[in-house]
Formats: sequence, structure tokens, C-alpha cells
Amino acid sequence: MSFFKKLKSAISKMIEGKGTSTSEFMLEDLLIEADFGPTLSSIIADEIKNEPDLRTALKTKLESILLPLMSNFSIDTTKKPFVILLEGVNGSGKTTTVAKLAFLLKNKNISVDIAACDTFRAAATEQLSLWVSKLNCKIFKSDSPRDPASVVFEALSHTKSDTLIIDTAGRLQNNVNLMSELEKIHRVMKKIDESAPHMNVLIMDATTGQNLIEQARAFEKIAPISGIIINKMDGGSKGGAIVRVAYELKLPILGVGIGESERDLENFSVDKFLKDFME
Ligand SMILES: Nc1nc2c(ncn2[C@@H]2O[C@H](COP(=O)(O)OP(=O)(O)O)[C@@H](O)[C@H]2O)c(=O)[nH]1
Ligand SMILES: [Mg+2]
Repeated sequence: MSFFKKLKSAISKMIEGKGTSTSEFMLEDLLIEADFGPTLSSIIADEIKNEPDLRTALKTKLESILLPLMSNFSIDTTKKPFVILLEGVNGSGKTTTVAKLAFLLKNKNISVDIAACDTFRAAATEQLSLWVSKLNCKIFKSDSPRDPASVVFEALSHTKSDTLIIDTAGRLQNNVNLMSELEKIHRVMKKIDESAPHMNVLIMDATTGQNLIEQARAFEKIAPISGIIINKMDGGSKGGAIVRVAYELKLPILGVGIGESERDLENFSVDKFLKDFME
């Protein structure tokens, strides 16, 4: 059953039992089930429970959370190379997003080099190399497991392209070693270009829902996050995660991933999101 159908049925039950705490919990439970998280679910349910038109009230509330964070992915072409660093936990879609961004930039005649800094898994560089040959970009990589910071150093010292996109290894936000590795990548980069990375993007998987906020807080400690790209909005995402992230992190949403091909990155549209979510 779609969220809206469930909402409709919850609303009619709420009308029947108006004023009872059961009906209020129903709306709150529904929001929790859609991955809004307990805090935001309770705030929203509380704010709109007495509105005559619950659906419109919910829509208005969601718009007020999401609209200020709508953003378009764009780069500052006066900076060369414009350095984009992608970070995030394992499987969130970093490597795929490298390909999506490279495709998007190349279509605008902006040249792209890629630094393969997931040096922990051999398969990771292989995966990126496949994309690189498909998209016809240049890749900086190491053939043996090496310090990812040295790959960044080499890439940033030698790139002649307009942009350099850096893929990193997935790390759990609570893995101290890997987090300090990421810190080192930032530090080494700044030795060559104090202003790099010009865009530090946190990549998130909308289907995991649960600890997205904790992830972001841990990555934020290492370097300020410019914005987020939320992937897998096509799959099992219940939608609430994106609202929760927007509400709690107040970070611009630079894009949403809607599939596994290089073309599957879209600007985040609040209208489209609410339409998909509520209808
Ligand atoms: N359905 C869907 N799958 C995605 C999306 N982005 C990435 N994936 C898939 O998620 C898996 C992990 O992606 P990957 O880029 O390797 O994640 P990484 O570990 O962060 O580099 C791969 O199977 C991707 O094809 C998306 O937007 N939608
Ligand atoms: Mg990867």
C-alpha cells in the first residue's frame, strides 16, 4: 500500500476517533514507518493532528522542511581543477556517483579526471576503471594497495583537467582508523591547494534509513560537508529518510540517485518527491 493510501486510511480512522490519542499515534506510527525517525514523526504529528485537511497540512509541512535545501549541482569554473571529494559509508553509492558526476560534467564540456582512493579493495579500482573507460576519463590509481592520500597527492599534482573527482573507501563512521585516513586525504590535498576540496559531498543510501544522521555528524567532524547526494531513491526507499536528513542536518541536497547507470542522477525536486511520496 502506498504511503498516501495508508495516510488516507489513517486519516479516516482519525476522523472517526477524533480527539483520541490512538488516532494521533496512528499518524505518528505511519511517519515512523516511512523512516521519518521518532523525533521528527512526533513533531510533525503533533503540529498537524488538528488540521482539518491533514493531507494538505502534511504536504505544506514537508515543503517547508525541504524547499530551503533544494540545490543544483554546479561547479565554480574559475577554480581549476575544481576538486570534488565523495565520502560516505560502504555501499552508499560513492563509486557510482563518481561516474554519474563525470557523465554530467563531460556533457557540459567540462573535462574530468578521477582519483581512485578506495585503495583497500582491489575490486574497487577495477569497478572505477570500468566506468572510466566507458566515460573516457583519465584515472589516477595505484596498482598496489597504497596510502590513498598518496594517490590524491599525485592526482592533484598532475591533473590538467577542469575537475578532479575523488572516490574514497567506504568507512563506518565509528571506525577510527579509516576516519583518520580520510582526515589525511584532506590534509594532503590542502598542501597542494589550500581551498580543496571545493566540494565535499556526503553520499547516502536512502534505503538504510536508520543511522544517516550519526553518519553525517561523524563525517562533519573531519571536514565541513558542502551537501549531500541521496542514492537509491528508486528502490526500497520509503522517502522519510530524505526529509529527516534535511530536517536534522540542514545540508543542501545536491542530487538524488535513481538507478545504477551514469544517467541516473537528478536534481532534487520537492514537487516530484512529494508527488511520488504522497500519491
Ligand atoms: N538502485 C540503485 N542502486 C544504486 C544507486 N547508486 C548505487 N547503486 C548500487 O549500489 C551498489 C553500491 O554502489 P557503489 O557505488 O559501489 O557504492 P560505494 O561502496 O559507496 O562505492 C552498487 O550495486 C550500485 O550499482 C541508485 O541510485 N539506485
Ligand atoms: Mg566504492
